[in-house]
Amino acid sequence: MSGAASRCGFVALVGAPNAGKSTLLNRMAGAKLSIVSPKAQTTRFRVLGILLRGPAQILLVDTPGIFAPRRKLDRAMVNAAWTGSEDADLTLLLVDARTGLTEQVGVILDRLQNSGRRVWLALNKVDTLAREKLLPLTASLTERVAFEQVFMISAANGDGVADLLDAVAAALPEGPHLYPDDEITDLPDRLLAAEIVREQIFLQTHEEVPYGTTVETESFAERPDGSVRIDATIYVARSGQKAILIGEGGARVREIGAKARAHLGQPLERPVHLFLNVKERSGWDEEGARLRAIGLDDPDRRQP
Ligand SMILES: Nc1nc2c(ncn2[C@@H]2O[C@H](COP(=O)(O)OP(=O)(O)OP(=O)(O)O)[C@@H](O)[C@H]2O)c(=O)[nH]1
Ligand SMILES: [Mg+2]
Repeated sequence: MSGAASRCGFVALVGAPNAGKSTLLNRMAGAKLSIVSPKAQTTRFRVLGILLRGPAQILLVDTPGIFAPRRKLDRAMVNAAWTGSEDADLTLLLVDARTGLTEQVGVILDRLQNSGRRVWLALNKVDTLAREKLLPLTASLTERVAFEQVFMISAANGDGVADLLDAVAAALPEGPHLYPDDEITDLPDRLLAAEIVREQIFLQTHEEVPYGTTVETESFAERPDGSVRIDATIYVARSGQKAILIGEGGARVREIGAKARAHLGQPLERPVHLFLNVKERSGWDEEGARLRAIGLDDPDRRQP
């Protein structure tokens, strides 16, 4: 590494819900750190991915999608996204090329335009449409915000991602690495376990059920045989949602548990025993304690 200066910095991935931010984080990190689903508003808090590119340590921050929030949970999610951008050295705006410049994207552009921050644009999902459609879309976006750089990528198949990583690595400020080079995230295992369960809920249930649900790890116990026992509670906002989550004879929650357990073995690097308990707790999405349990700040309490 002679000659090349050490670099390090935070890069926030921001965008409307479903733009592909978490897919891109996982692709860039080469590991599944953040959950992904076809539904909007999957990510609820910031997830850090730590990666090395030559002499640069890139600290990638996946954020919740930015939308017009109503519930306290939603407001906390959107705050977390903007804070991620404000704290970053570089903001990478992801726009879904298929849906283009929607009203939601317009609101984000307005705020970025006045932010005075370094902003790059990545048009994502370019695998889904013809190249000639990308030019007018790019023009309509770049006329709203003075992006430093523009990329066309597919987070799903990796097209353009290596070039983007090289450009990011070269653009970060010079300085020492802030995290050990062998770490890939700061996500605690308990939170990872809850997220993998929530991912299955987003994949296996529909309409308001995934949005009415939160998951908390109650205990995470190493066993003498090298396995781990995880007990998690699924909170639902209404009794109807509880019935759907449990399913006939417990079939749905069993399937959620089975799939989540299968996905946890690899990241936790040991056999997992997973026990799920479904509880009704109306108003959990307005409760500061439930938000803090997943690492969100209460938007109604001023931060010191
Ligand atoms: N075809 C295609 N699909 C993609 C691409 N990137 C992401 N997706 C899909 O888009 C959907 C949303 O992806 P996510 O990564 O969860 O999107 P997100 O921006 O993190 O969404 P929120 O967390 O809800 O804000 C998933 O079904 C992904 O598989 C891409 O490059 N091409
Ligand atoms: Mg996401």
